[in-house]
Amino acid sequence: MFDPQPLYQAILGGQAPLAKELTEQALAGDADPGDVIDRAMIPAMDEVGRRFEDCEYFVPELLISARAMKAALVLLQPLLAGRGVEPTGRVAIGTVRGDLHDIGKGLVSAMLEGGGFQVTDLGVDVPTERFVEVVTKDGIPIVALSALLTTTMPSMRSVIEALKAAGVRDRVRVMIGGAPVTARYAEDIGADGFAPTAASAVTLARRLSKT
Ligand code: B1M
Repeated sequence: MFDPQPLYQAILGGQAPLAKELTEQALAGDADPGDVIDRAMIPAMDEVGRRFEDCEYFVPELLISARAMKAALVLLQPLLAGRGVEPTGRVAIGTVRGDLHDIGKGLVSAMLEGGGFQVTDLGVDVPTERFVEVVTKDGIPIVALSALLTTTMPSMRSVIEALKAAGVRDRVRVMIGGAPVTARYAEDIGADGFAPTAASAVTLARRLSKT
C-alpha cells in the first residue's frame, strides 16, 4: 500500500535524490502512477505554494521543490504516456508567453500521450506567434494553453486573437488550463474549453477532436 507521506515530505524539503528513490520504491511496490501524483506530488506542490504565499518559503525553495518534483515525475511520465491506445489526434501544448511554470503542462502532455494523442510540446514562455504557426504551418487541430500566473492569463486571450487575425480560428480548437484559470475565463476569451486537471484535459481533447 502506497504511503504518500515520505514522498510528500521529500518534495516539500526539496530533496530530489530522495524523491526519486521513493518514487522508484513506490513503483516497484506496484503503486499506481496517478495515485503517486495525486496523493503525494500535487499536495506537496500545493503546500509549497501555500508556504510561499505566507512568506515561509521564497523563490529558492520553490525552485528546489520543483526540482524534486520533476526528478520524481520523470519516472512517471513514460508510464502515463505508455498507456496509449489508438492514435486519437494531434495536440500542440505550451505554457503561454511570460510564464515559466512547466510541471502541470508536462503532466497534461504526458496524459494526452497516454490518451493516444500525438503531442507537440512547445515548452514554456511560448510566443503567441508560435501557437499560430503550429496551426498554419503544421495543421495541428488542437492547441492547449497553460498559465499559472494571473498576470500571464491575458496571453491566452492574445493567442486566440492572433489566431483570428491570421484567419485560422475556425481551423483549431483551443483548450486552456492551469491553477488560476476557470471555465468562466475560457468563455470570456472565446476558448473552446477549460480543463482543471491533466486527466480532464484528455476527456476535453477527445471531445474537441470530434467537433
Ligand atoms: Co510560481 N507561482 N512563481 N514558481 N509557483 C505559483 C503559481 C503561485 C500560485 C505561488 C503562490 O503565490 N501561492 C504564484 C502565482 C500567483 C498568482 O499569479 N496569483 C507564483 C508566483 C508569484 C511566481 C513568481 C512570480 C515568483 C517570483 O519570482 N516572485 C515566479 C514567476 C516566474 C514566471 O513564470 N515568469 C514564479 C516562479 C516559480 C518557479 C520557477 C520557482 C517554480 C516553477 C518551476 C517549474 O515549473 N519548472 C514555481 C512553482 C513551483 C510554483 C508552485 C509552488 C507550484 C506549481 C506547480 O508545479 N504545481 C505554484 C503554487 C501552486 O500552484 N500551488 C506557484 C503542480 C502542478 C502539477 O500543478 O501547474 O496547477 P499545475 O497543473 C495542474 C492543473 O492546473 C492542470 O493540470 C495540472 C495537473 O492536474 N493544468 C492544465 C495545468 N496546465 C494545464 C493546461 C491544460 C489543462 C490543464 O490545457 C488545456
